[in-house]
Amino acid sequence: MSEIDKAKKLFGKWFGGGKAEEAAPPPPQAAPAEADESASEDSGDHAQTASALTADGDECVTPAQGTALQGTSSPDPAATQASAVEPIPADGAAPETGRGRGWFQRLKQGLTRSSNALTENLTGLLRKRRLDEDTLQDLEDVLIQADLGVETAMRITEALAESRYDKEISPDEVREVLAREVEQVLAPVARPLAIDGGRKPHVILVVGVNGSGKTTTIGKLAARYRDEGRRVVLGAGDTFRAAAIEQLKVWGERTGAEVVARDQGADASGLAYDALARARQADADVLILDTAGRLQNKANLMAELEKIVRVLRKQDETAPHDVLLVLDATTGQNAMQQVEVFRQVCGVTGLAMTKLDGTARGGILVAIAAKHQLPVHFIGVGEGVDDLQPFAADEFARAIAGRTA
Ligand SMILES: Nc1nc2c(ncn2[C@@H]2O[C@H](COP(=O)(O)OP(=O)(O)OP(=O)(O)O)[C@@H](O)[C@H]2O)c(=O)[nH]1
Ligand SMILES: [Mg+2]
Repeated sequence: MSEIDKAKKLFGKWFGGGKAEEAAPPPPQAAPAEADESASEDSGDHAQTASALTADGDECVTPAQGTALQGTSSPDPAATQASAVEPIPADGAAPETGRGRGWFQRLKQGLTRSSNALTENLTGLLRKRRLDEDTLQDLEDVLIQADLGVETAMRITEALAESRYDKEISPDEVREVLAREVEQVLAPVARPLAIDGGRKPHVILVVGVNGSGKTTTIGKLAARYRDEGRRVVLGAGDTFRAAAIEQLKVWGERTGAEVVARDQGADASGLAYDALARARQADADVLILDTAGRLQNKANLMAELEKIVRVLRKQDETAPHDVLLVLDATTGQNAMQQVEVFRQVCGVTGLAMTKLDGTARGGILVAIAAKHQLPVHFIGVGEGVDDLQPFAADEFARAIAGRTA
């Protein structure tokens, strides 16, 4: 059974909506001269960088990204594609993992490792101890180790010192204060990604390092917007790998979204231009543009993002309306640097954090929120289509603090 047939079988409810079966008209060919001129030059850059990434990208490469990078340089497109479409569960389990079991339970389960690490350390630390200076200092260290950031760690210990100084304190009481303070840090950034219905289309450019979960997030978003009754077009702007284009097409099939693609090696900004032209022509509500993963320390690839933005503005000077940076929670501290650089280069307007399941490093989102105050729109706690949800400060804070309610 082909991957697309498998997807059809498993995601039947998304098929038959009409749009998937409509023959997608070919995208307009008239890309701007600037975009076309650089096609060969740009694909050369990518090819060069792909080998450079494995050679010298170590400082930024997490285990998860490492897998993606291997895929990137794989000489066997079939093998790469197989891994790219792996998220389609063989046993059909994933669609039940989201709302079915209760989102909070899912989130809490996802963040168990973060909260367990904290709880164990807190329990060890607070056994029969009064809350004196030394204990507060140790507590602060535990919170910093949990990636919450110095600022938030201090905020929590100060709140504890105010109410409980020189008294015995239990891990439960610490967790309560932790949840409350973390919620206060996160509440201002928990903002939905609001689609402006007046724009036809509302353009979302999706960026991030290799393997952070961009394409999967795009697929999940397409399903979400489709369920809201919006017409969605996807742009396969990761023109570097054939498997990346195929991966987006599979999501297009699953969600009924039209996918605008060019051949592998084509200029990414030219593709972005085509996709916007097609989305306008189709009167689409939302255009979501995929991009190739790029490490934030590779200047030439970062410049390509600037160019995509420039080219989009030739048709709509207000585009892109959102630049969504997808962060992989397992990256830990490096995610902070990614926010800084992507923000400078392409004006990131909001964040999605994926892979909060099974990482002990979910605390980094709190540190990023405290430092950058960028909206956090979505979090992902699994590969299933329902595992991407709008970010809610109270739920996240309770989950990370290991609170049950
Ligand atoms: N566990 C888990 N896996 C995820 C999540 N989001 C994405 N993934 C997986 O992470 C892997 C990489 O996801 P992609 O969407 O291909 O990442 P990408 O950023 O598009 O990768 P490149 O295009 O190579 O840069 C895939 O196996 C996804 O299924 C998540 O929230 N949780
Ligand atoms: Mg991708």
